[in-house]
Amino acid sequence: MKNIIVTGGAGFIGSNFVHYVVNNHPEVHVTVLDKLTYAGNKANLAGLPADRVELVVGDIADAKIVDELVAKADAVVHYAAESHNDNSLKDPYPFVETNLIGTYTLIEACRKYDVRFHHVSTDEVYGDLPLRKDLPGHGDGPGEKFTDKTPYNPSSPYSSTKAGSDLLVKAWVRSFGLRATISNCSNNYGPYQHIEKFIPRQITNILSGIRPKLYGDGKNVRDWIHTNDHSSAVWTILTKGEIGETYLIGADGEQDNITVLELILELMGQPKDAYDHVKDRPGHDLRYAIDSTKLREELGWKPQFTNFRDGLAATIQWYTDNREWWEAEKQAVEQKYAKNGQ
Ligand code: NAD
Ligand code: TDX
Repeated sequence: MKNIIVTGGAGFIGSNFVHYVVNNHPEVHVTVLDKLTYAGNKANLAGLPADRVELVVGDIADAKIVDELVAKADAVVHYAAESHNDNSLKDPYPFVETNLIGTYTLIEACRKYDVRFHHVSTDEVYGDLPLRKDLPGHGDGPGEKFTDKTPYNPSSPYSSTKAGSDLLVKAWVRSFGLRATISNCSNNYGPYQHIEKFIPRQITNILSGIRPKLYGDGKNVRDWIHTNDHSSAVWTILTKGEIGETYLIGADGEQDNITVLELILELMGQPKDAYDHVKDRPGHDLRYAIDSTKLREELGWKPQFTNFRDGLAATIQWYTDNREWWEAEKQAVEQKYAKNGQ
């Protein structure tokens, strides 16, 4: 595993993975293949050594560029995607193109050159779970979290294209012997996350003097994991995972949105109720929750950044210290949301 391609390596989770590899695996050279969409940012890779990390600006759906790069690689770790549910509800097309055609293009090249492929996916492919208060025993019984046996049931254009991309990978493993693994992770937080997403949107709202915006009643539950723990999990699966297997990645971090928002407000010295309720997301998934037993027991992975309060405080500090990273985009992002009543 000397030469790896990281697609989407200039985005939030991909760039955190590139930092993780550079810091922990000195023998590995990383080629980032990234189209630099609105969500990709060269600055996310600033300061990394040029002899360890190369950025190639290109589209994963461009078969020529993909072929040239994959021919020289030992593995592809595939993060590139259109990743925001709200955008997919406005304009699904780029999601079909990147998440489906892009993934298809990569696995065809990996098949041709027999290159190891790891597909980074989401827990959203499984749809949603009922809120815990609806369940007997408040979440202690079996079947109340997603496992790799949960049937696919995606809700949005985003999650349905991710589900489709997972199924392409599974079919390429079975029909063509592609050496691939899949991971489905829960909601990530940490540095370099685009300010369209929930946690950075609220932090940068407060830093800009704008009241935070909560969709609907805010009871929806997300299972938060620090992006560094996602990186170590992907590395573990890439190096120790069994070909053809799916591993769910999660750190037992369930929180409802109101609780997260109140914690952000508290950590930033604001009154607990200093936010607005805004229009709910159509088809808004109620609850995600991951059972990561397989990854922990079979591959020996465990998360390290499990104190959510400390992780959130560090993330707030990062956005506070790096205003130049997000400030120029803030107005346009908020205008887009405002047009939508959000
Ligand atoms: P992001 O939107 O921050 O970054 C996506 C990156 O992919 C950007 O750098 C963008 O420029 C690049 N990209 C988009 N289309 C491309 C194309 N056609 N060709 C090349 N590059 C392209 O996304 P993220 O939140 O970092 O998510 C990364 C991956 O992790 C995605 O596959 C997503 O489905 C998955 N995931 C995300 C979360 C989460 O909480 N954000 C959770 C689980 C899984
Ligand atoms: O302003 C907001 N107010 C709000 O209440 C925004 C942007 C979101 N929300 C809610 C919607 C969700 O319940 O917060 C929750 C989190 O929203 P997002 O950050 O948009 O994430 P989500 O839709 O849960 O999807 C994320 O996790 C799974 C990533 O964006 C996906 O790429 C990943 O697959």
